[in-house]
Amino acid sequence: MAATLWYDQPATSWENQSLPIGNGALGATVSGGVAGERLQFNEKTLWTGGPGSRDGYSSGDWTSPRPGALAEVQARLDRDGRMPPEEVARMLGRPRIGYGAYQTFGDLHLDTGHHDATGYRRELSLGEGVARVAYTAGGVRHTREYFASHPGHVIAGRLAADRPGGLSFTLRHTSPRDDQRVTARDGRLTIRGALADNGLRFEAQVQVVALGGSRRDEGDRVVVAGADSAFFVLCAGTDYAPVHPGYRGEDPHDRVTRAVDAAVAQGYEALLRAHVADHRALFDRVTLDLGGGLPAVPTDRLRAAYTGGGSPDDRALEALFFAYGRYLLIACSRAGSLPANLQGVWNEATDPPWAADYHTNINLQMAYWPAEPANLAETAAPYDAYVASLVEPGRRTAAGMFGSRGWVVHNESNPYGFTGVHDWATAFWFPEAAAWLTQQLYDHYRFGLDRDYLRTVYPIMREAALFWVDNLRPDPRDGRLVVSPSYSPEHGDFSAGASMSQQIVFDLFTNVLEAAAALGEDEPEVRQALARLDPGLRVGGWGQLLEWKGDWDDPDDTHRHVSHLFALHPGRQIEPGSALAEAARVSLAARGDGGTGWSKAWKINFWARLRDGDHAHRMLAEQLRGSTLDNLWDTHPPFQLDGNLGATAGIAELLLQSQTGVVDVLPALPSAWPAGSVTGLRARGAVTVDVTWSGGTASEIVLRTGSTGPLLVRNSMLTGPYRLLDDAGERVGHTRSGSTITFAAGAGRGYRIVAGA
Ligand code: FUC
Repeated sequence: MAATLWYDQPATSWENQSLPIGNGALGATVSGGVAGERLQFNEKTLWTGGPGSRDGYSSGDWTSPRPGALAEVQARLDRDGRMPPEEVARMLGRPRIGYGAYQTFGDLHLDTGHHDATGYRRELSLGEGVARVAYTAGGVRHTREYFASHPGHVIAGRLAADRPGGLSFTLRHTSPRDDQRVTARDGRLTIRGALADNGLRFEAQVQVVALGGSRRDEGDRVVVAGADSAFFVLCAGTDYAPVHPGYRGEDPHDRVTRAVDAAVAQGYEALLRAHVADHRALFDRVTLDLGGGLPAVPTDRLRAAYTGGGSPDDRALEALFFAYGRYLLIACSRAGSLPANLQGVWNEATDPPWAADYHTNINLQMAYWPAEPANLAETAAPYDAYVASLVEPGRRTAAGMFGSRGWVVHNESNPYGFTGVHDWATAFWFPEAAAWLTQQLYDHYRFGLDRDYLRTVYPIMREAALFWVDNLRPDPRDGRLVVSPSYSPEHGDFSAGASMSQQIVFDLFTNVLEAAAALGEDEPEVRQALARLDPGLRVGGWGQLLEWKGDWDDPDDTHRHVSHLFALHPGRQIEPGSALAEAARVSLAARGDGGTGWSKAWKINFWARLRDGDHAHRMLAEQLRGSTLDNLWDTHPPFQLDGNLGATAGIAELLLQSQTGVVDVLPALPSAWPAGSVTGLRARGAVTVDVTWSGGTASEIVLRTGSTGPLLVRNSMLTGPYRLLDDAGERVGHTRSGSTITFAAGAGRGYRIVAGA
């Protein structure tokens, strides 16, 4: 199935319909207008706020000491059990100042003046990472294509007409901000300025190369007339640097000039070839076939007709949605820039929702859930670098607010090391975020088993743990160590020992101790604290998993956050099939199938971990029906990329899980997917897995193993006749217990399990 999104109309809404391309640092959205193209573009570091912001900036830290403030909240919680968030925010919060917001770089317009187009098509080829527009106007077939090259550091586009001399257009730039100068010289548009708020310098250059016809500069525009075809390359940058405390580096001019010059010298065809090869090296690692070929229906209509009932068209859309999630992660997260923000890299505004920032009470973490299972580990490099960059400012916050060791970050952050707080009562206090962020660093190790990597991230994990060693308090109720104050994200009162807080600290301590063991080290302080830690897992009066340590859960509460199921996913504290898993199921069922985009995506993952593929599939259907736009972007609403990426991870969880150390194949296959195949999924333990199934059971499992040692594989096919063969087709000795087999795998080897004697 060629994974392509396509439409028979230009986009009229940026949010609903534009098609995104990106190379991590740069992003653009294609509208495909006939009278003119609007190519809105972004550079990920173009942010207001931070040092130099006209309002002042203190990373969210308290600007003067508040001796006893934290102790007072803790004493009140010890005494009264709970406190309204507004009161805590008054005591511990501070106004948000100089936080900033992610900025659009503006729009490139390619004005053609065409009208009355026929045979219109706008598409995004996920396999190539190329967007295309084609139509006939005035008897001429016009075609355009666009891509964002990671190796080339540019966005490139080509326009052509099928009649010699048939191409004419004007290139110009517009911006919603008035902080720049646009000049044209020798076919090169230069957009240069500095953000009024913080003085951040920015520059973009666009070089136009015309084949045939003429090209001339006209003020702040480049005009091409009577050409056979033309191409352009665009690069943009800022003088941002991810270095605390100044966050400024080199002026972008030289870097941008070099990238544009090099791309032009390379030529369009070579640039495109190098891009497609680079993109395919990531994208082609995984294929998913659910037995539905994409019908000849535009993607917006395919989505509108989607019912979730398991028809071939529905399955085709589901497979496309999965492929798109992988595409989006590749496009918005490559080494060398900031991680994916709430909108990936795509933002048309100067005041995007939630500043298009890095929310760390679910959203940033969710964006990276698919990186490992969907075989795109490299895309997490910006996440890793970002987390590492929070350690230094986070240490200051830990020392200043808590008087403790370690580092901390709260509910959300920006590119300027915002590790403190603001005062939005229901979403400001979340020092557990640092611990949660490190979970994915350790998981990267569990997937790839790269000890050199573990050595580099271990100090980050360890310092996050030391923060909690210093900050846990004995609970007067039972003497166990608890987080206080503690707040289940965006929900309920403050208390001590809310389940999510405890589960996150449990996860962190467990990971740190495992990592220490893998590196031949020991952390007695962490071990001792873990032994006394309240694990945050209790069953309440109606059989639910408690959200707080007191039994305050309301069975009619359908809040979108289901934070107390962290232990189920992304944690690994709740064993599938256990009594606690059953309690988690009761809680999740009570919360219902509603929620916003990312919330539905999380529920796919939860139900997958509960081994209920059908309920997970129902959540996927809810998401596609109610929280997905025409361009298949997730909508919270508004547009947020987390839902796309969380759902992509969720689909992978349906097909393969490995959090318990067993390679669990098809652990939660929905009955709507009776037959299909997937290749290239990753399991922890450096294993790559291909599966073909029919009738709900695997018929063939192919494993490629990256390390030597015992390998456990589970699938229901293993309870019937099967053969386990090595690369040479020889049978491999193994043991079996129920539906799980164990054998000695070798690094760099391949194994096949086939159904039948
Ligand atoms: C979390 C969510 C909100 C929103 C915001 C960006 O705080 O609870 O719903 O997604 O992130």
